Amino acid sequence: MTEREKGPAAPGRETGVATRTRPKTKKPTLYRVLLLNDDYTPMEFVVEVLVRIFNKTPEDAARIMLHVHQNGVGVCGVFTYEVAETKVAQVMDAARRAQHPLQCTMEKE
Ligand code: TYC
Repeated sequence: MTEREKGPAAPGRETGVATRTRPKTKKPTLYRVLLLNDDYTPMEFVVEVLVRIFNKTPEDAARIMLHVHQNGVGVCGVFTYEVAETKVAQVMDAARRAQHPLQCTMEKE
């Protein structure tokens, strides 16, 4: 009898290699990038940061800035670790250069 005519092996007597049924992808851990409110950074500067670094529209940027102004903290975006780290560094660098006390941090989602 050919392999094809025999049909499937009895349970426990299968030979060969198990095939992968799930795609081999791992979801990366994501990180929220947060802006913190302070009393001194100009609103316009925060909006510019959100447009330039987080690619927000001016409308979304103004909305996020006002949320942070009113609530103390707000999410600018959710990214993989290295992207989040880069965004935080870019914000902190822009704030330092402009001598504003704006703070930006990241946390695991
Ligand atoms: N509170 C600031 C002001 O009144 C504006 C501001 C908004 C600062 C958001 C920081 O993340 C911030 N000028």
